[in-house]
Amino acid sequence: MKKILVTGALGQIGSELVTKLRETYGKENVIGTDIRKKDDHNEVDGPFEIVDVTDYDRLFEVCKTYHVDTLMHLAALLSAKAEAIPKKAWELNMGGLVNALEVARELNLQFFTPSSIGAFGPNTPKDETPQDTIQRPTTMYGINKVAGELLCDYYYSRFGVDTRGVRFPGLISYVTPPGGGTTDYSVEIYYEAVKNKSYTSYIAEGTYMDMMYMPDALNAIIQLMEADVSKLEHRNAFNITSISVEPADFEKAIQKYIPTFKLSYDVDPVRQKIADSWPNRIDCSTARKEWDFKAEYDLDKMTKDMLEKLEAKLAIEG
Ligand code: VAH
Repeated sequence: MKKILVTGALGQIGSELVTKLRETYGKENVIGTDIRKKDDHNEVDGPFEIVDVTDYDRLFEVCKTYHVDTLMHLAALLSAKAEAIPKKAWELNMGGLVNALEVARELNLQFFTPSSIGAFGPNTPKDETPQDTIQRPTTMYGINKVAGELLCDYYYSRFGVDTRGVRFPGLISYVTPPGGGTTDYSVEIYYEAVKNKSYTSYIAEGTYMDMMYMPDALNAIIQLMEADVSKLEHRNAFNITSISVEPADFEKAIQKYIPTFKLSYDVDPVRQKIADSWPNRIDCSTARKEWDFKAEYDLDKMTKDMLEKLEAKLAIEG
């Protein structure tokens, strides 16, 4: 990877991935793109272009103009949002992906796009979910992710495009809040703990889901893309996770630093139904074996860092 273009660069993953890639590969070698510019966009941060991924010609033109060799495609609607507007989600999530894969094929680019634990469904084994297992998701987002995995493998086997992907768990970060996800409660709880010392969870007590701190997610992307291709038996997409937690686990972890923190529940049936269809904990042994995947942050280390960073961030924002 020498020159990288990222779609969805203003999203929860994209905003931090662009920063991390610029630190690693040089500011001028990472082009951020999204459907709009940031209000406080500053050219000194590095190249940025407005790209709607459903516009193939525009995506092709920007990749060609910047002579990129790698395309990281993140632009997509997340699970809860996709459930609300399924046809739009199909158009963006699948139309955008096909365009990105076609550009990668035409320009011979290395390619990354994330899948998700959302690619599994209610009849997938819920504990230690295997790398290779049944995938019958019951959400539009999950259908998009399974179809995406199959498409990326097809572009590898049929056209030789170097496609690689991971199945992300819920991602937790303090830089850019997620939007429209089912696991967003795991981010909101930290913001509310700092601001109000209380949070009302829309996910029910006892609902286990895989989660990961954003620094581990960013390292995983770079590690996979730099991995020795001869060791990859799989490509799209690798199971990776850090912790399997339920809302009460966050409550206990936060109370270690904010003893008066209180968690209550007001379950959202739509997002609860999505969460119930996903695994409790997935098995990551394949990613460990094929490219030495390892997460550094457990629940306590993440909680300590999240609360410290949010205290500072919210103090500045006022
Ligand atoms: C979502 N954060 O909630 C995303 C993710 C595993 C969850 O795909 O839709």
